[in-house]
Amino acid sequence: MDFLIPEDLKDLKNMVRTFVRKELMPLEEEVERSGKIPEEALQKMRELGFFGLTIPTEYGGSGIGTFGYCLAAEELGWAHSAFKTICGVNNGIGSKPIVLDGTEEQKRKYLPKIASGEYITAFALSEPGAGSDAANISTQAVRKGDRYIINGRKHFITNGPLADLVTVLAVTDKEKRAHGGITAFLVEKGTPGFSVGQIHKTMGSRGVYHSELIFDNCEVPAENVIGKEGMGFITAMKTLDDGRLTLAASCVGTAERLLEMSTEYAKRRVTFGKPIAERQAIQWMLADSATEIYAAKMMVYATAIRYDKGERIPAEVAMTKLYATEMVNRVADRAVQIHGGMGWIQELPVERIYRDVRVTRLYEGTSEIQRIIIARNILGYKGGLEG
Ligand code: COS
Repeated sequence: MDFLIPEDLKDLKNMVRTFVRKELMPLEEEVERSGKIPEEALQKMRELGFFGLTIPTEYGGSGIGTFGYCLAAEELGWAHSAFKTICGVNNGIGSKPIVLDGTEEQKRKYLPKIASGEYITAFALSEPGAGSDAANISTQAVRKGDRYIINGRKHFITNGPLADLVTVLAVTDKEKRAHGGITAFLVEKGTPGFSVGQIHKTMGSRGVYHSELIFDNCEVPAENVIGKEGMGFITAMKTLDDGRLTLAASCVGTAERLLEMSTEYAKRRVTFGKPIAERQAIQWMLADSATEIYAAKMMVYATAIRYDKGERIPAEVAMTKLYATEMVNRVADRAVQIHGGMGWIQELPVERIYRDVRVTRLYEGTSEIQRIIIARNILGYKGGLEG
C-alpha cells in the first residue's frame, strides 16, 4: 500500500519504525514490570518530536496531519500500548480541541508545550453516568462574571493522574445539551478545585493511567473556553473522529506484529512430525488475519486521506474504528490459539497483547456506538438513540 504514501511520509514512517523496534520494543518487559515508561525513553520521544507530530508547525509541531499520524501510529502500534497512548493523546484528543477550535491565544499558550512533550494532556468527557451517551454528562459550568465555576466528576480519563492540561466538557445549558449547551474548557493542573480521584486498576495497558478527575467549585477564566460557549459537543465529536482513526491505525500495527509472531512460531513449532504451519487449520487462521489486516489498513489509509482533505465523514471513521478494533481482537485471539499454551503464559508478549487490545473496542466510542453512527448514516436519521 506504499503507493498511497508520499515520499516525506514514507521517511517519517521508516524513522518511527526504526525507533520503535530499536528503542521501545526492548523496554516492554520493564514497562510491564514497573508500570512506567522509563524517563530516558520519554526524553528520546520528546527529542524526536513524537509528541507534536500533528501540531501545526507554527506552534512547534511537525504538522503531518491525520494520515501522517496514522502512519506513525501504525508503527507505534507494534510496541507496548503505553508508548502509543502517551504520544497519541498529545497528538490527538489532548491537542485537537485547541487545534480545531481554540483561540489564537490558546494555541500560542499551549500547543508548543504539548508539542514538546513538556505538557501531558487529557480529554475529560466520560462520567460515571454518561460514557456512550456523551450528551448526558452532568458536570456543570456556571458563568460568574468573567469566570466559570465547574462542578462534577469524570472517570476513565486516560493520562488523568499525569495530565498538566485537561480539556473538560461541561454542561452550560441543560436544555440545549448536545445542540449548543455543552462547552469545552481548558483546565490546568494545580487549578484550585481540580483534583485527581481514584486511579483505576485495569485488565491491561500497564504504564497507562486512567483515573477519575474531580471538579469541586473549580474556577477557570472565560478565556479558557475552547472556541465559543456551547460549541463543546461538536468540538468533542470532531476530536473523536480524529482519535478513532489514529486508534484504528495503531490496531493495524499491533495486528501486523501478532501475525508476524504467529507466522514465525507456526514455522518453528513441530507437532506430529511437521511444523504446524503446514496444517490447513493454522494456514487458514494466518490467511484470515492477513486478509483482515489488509482490509483494515486500506480503510485507515483511505479514510484518513479523505479526512485530511476536509471531508466530514463520521460514518466512514466509525466503520474504520469498528473494523480495525474488532479485527485486532480476532487476530490476537488467533495468535493465542496458534501459540497454544505459549500464548497463554507470560513468557511471550502474546498474552499481554491479547489483554491490551480488549480496550480498543471500548474507548473512543464502543463498537456499539460506532454501529449506531453507521446505521444512522445509512438510514438518514439525525440524532436520538431510537434512530
Ligand atoms: N462531527 C461534527 N459534528 C458532529 C459529529 C461529528 N462527528 N457528530 C455529531 N455532531 C453534531 C451533530 O451534527 C449535532 O449538531 P447540531 O446540534 O448542529 O444538530 C450535534 O453534534 C449533536 O449530535 P447528535 O444529535 O448526533 O448527538 P447524540 O447525543 O445523538 O449522540 C453520538 C451522538 C452517539 C455519536 C455521541 O454521543 C458519541 O459519539 N458517543 C460516544 C462518546 C465516546 O466516544 N466516548 C468515549 C470516551 S471519550 S475518549
